[in-house]
Amino acid sequence: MKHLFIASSIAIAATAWAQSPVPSVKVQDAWARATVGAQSATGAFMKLTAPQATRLVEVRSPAAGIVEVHEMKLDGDVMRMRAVTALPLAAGQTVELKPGGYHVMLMDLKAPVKAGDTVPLTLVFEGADGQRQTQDVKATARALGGAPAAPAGGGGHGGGHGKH
Ligand SMILES: [Cu+2]
Repeated sequence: MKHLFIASSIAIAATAWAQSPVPSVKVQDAWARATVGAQSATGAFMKLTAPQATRLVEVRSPAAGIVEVHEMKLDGDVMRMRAVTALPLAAGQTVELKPGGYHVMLMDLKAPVKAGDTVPLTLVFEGADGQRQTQDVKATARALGGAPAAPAGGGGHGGGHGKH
């Protein structure tokens, strides 16, 4: 038992040491949608380009009680969104999180998000080797002047949890 414990300590130390040279994911145009009225949820969007294959496995934010990565998918003729456990990023390919597609869902917001506000996000990536890397991003809130919160066709973005 004793030597097992020692072996695992060494493995942890080696993992921490190997983490530093991993190049970080490029994050561009990070923004969040300003909330309207009593909305307690909103979306954050950005472009991600990974130098080597990785996966976005978690997003954290002090601005929201619950943060999930969502995807929008056509289910019959209704757009629905659902949480994904991981968003794969292929090496060198830019993946755009945007309204109507993948997005970071911020729920249970601590305060309304006003245009111009900065929403801090921490992105957690997991490489093919299982190593995790975090990256801090500041999303700037933008008002989408009068644009409907849900896409045409009903159900939509609000359908998932009804407070979008
Ligand atoms: Cu969503």
